[in-house]
Amino acid sequence: MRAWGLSVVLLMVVLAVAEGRILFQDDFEGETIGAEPSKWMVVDDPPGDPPGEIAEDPEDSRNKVLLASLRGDRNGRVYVVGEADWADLVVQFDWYLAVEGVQHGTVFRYQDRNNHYLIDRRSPAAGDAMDFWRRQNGGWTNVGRAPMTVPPQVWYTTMLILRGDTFIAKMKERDDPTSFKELDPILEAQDGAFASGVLWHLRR
Ligand SMILES: [Ca+2]
Repeated sequence: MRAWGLSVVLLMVVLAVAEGRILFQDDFEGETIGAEPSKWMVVDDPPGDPPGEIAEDPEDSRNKVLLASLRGDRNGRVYVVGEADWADLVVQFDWYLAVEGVQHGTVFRYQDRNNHYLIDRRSPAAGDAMDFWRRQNGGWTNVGRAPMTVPPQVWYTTMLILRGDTFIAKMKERDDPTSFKELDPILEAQDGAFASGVLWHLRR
């Protein structure tokens, strides 16, 4: 077993809000362990940066997951899915923190490193919360925060509902059978800086 100081993504599904049509889906099962994810594009590739890779699920060796770049933070290699005109979406993904102290985030309406939105889970040392951020011209603005304790070594499922300038996050343990329709949002935010853009997962 490799050292898991990180978060991983098991499954991501993206739906267009207006039509309920699936735009993208990946469970990584068709991929090769150690390879980069074939359905994802690299939009930023700093020299010498290690790639992300397909890895075994730390809880189930029969399952494959995406392990982000070892520099999966904002200074590392950026894997994205989607198109520049992706705007109103429902994004659902499973994620897992192998150890305490790491953070996990999803970037949406990505323009470039210095212009995008980020929803992330902050470690206890960084506030033990879920945050919505706007990064614009290289500066950060917090546009929403909710306290949130996420023990490591548990699979979670997050749903993001992005509609116009309104962003909603719902979350539950992956194995909780409650439907998302029955769950109240854990975080809502409004911001109108970026109307569309691709999606990106990161951890650090
Ligand atoms: Ca999988």
